Amino acid sequence: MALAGAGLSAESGIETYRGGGGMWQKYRFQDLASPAGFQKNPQLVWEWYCQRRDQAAGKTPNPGHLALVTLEKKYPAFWLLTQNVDGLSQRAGQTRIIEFHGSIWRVKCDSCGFMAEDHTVPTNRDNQCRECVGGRIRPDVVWFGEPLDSEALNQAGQLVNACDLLLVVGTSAQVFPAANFIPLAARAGANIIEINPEETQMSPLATVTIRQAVGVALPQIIEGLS
Ligand code: BV8
Repeated sequence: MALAGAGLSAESGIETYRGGGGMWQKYRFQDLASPAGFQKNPQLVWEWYCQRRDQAAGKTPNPGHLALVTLEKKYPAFWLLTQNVDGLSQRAGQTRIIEFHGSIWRVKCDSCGFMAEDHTVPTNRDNQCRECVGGRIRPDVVWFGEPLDSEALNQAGQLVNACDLLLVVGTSAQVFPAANFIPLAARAGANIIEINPEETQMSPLATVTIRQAVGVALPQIIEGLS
């Protein structure tokens, strides 16, 4: 299995959240990626998500994404758990994938459950829901303070409990409950390989740490496989 974070998409040119000039350095995530932030200023939140769609739209999967797809094709038991909301793993061809935090390419109504794919980048979005009265259209992502999808969590828990190797690629492992799957895998007896140029709070749980970009390291590992 693999657990991926924003670092997997960094080599595609998509900003990470915490590293360098990452998104959270410029904005307080409480203001943008939270229900309170959307309640307070839906226009600002939509401007931010449209900026991210704009940034992500022209980007393509990198060798790190493609290497994870190769693993899925090579190993029938392989699954990818991703925290990413950019859709690049799916565009690379990943099918056995659990999206913990949703997708910036989907919208949903905050009242009636209406959901749709949406790749538009409107400047002044009218976020009134057309399917109900009073509902507002928001990005279909999991904001801070919102629960992750329980089925996704249960499925990920069953997979991790049975896995023998967890690749932890491109995540600062600071967001929960996603990061909890690393100690869970360790407790289940899995070997853990962390591929990240930087150390993280979960590095001590890794059997092997590879301080390299995942788009460089993972293709080399796969080349070496029989
Ligand atoms: C919830 C969607 C409860 C929005 C995001 C313990 C248990 C449960 C919850 C908590 C807990 N402790 C705290 C919490 C609350 C909170 C939380 O985790 N806070 C953190 C800040 C401490 N969690 C929540 O609120 C979650 N909800 O628990 O609800 C509940 C239950 C019932 C009822 C009601 C409520 C929801 C969390 C989801 C938040 N949404 N995204 C959006 O993106 O617009 S999180 C956001 O951070 C992204 O999804 C992102 O993926 C995620 C994690 O960041 P990373 O992916 O790791 O990215 P980062 O930039 O941090 O790191 C990049 C890494 O890559 C770096 O290490 C870098 O070195 C490395 N790198 C860079 N380049 C490369 C590379 N690696 C390899 N190769 C490279 N080339």
